[in-house]
Amino acid sequence: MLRKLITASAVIILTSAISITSVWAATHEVFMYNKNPDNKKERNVFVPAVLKIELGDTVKFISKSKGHNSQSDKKAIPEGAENWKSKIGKDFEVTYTVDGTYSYYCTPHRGLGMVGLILVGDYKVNYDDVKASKQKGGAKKTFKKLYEQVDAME
Ligand SMILES: [Cu+2]
Repeated sequence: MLRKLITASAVIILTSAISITSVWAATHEVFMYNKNPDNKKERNVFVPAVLKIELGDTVKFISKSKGHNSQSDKKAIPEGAENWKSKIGKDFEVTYTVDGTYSYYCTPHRGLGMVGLILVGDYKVNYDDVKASKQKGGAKKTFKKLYEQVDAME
């Protein structure tokens, strides 16, 4: 009887632990646009370009205009994290299971500055490395603004 009770409580504890995890994990949206609807002067953009999330959360990259995608910068993501590359014009989801700063870009518009940052959990573990990673042209320009935004946080 006692053993049965213990087993039953273990099952209850286990199931509630699983449901708590799924309640905690959130899904966020990043939109890919030809023109930022909030600022028409900004072309080829991720909105928001800086996104801070918790470990275990998911980001949905949503294609609002044709011709964009999301690709991680393999030189500027945390150690042990997986790279991603979505198909042009398609929505795509990434679940983040490693803390850190993730730099990414749109494959065809990197040079035009279509880049972004995902900050996961304790994102400072590699933030300085990502910040120091070499960027060119439009990407370099956008990242300068994005790092200012991040540095102004907290
Ligand atoms: Cu693009």
